[in-house]
Amino acid sequence: MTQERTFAIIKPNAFIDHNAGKILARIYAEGFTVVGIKKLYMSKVEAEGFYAVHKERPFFGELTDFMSSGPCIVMVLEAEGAIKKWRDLMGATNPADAAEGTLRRDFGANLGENATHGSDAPETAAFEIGYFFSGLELLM
Ligand code: FUP
Repeated sequence: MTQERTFAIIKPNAFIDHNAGKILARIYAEGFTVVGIKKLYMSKVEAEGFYAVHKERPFFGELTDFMSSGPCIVMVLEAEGAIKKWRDLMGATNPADAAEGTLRRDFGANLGENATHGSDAPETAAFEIGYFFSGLELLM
């Protein structure tokens, strides 16, 4: 398998609960390279653009309200098979269903406030990385 990049977010609930450091430590412990990282506070419009793929879903309003409710940390993570590797570390979308040892199990509050985000495919990773990072910010 070759090196791959994925896009990750430490969501507002995890940031506000002071869990960003613990999550970052788990990311390094799993062997990811952190290629890009920054804190930002998304506006409602920015959150709507990021989650545009979900705009017809009933939870779109709630999701974008939450994502614009506080600061978060956005990251580009690199590893072999990074997309699946990061989704495995996050665990199931709903923290109540997430396996022991996963980030959503440990730091998620509920289905909406589930602590972390990760791209689900190479195409979405490309869109999401480009949404928040310029090429210059990803020099290693
Ligand atoms: P995931 O890929 O695991 O982040 O999950 P989805 O793409 O299915 O959902 C995107 C986000 O919407 C999730 F992080 C949580 C949120 N969500 C809700 O708030 N309510 C729902 O019913 C489903 C998802």
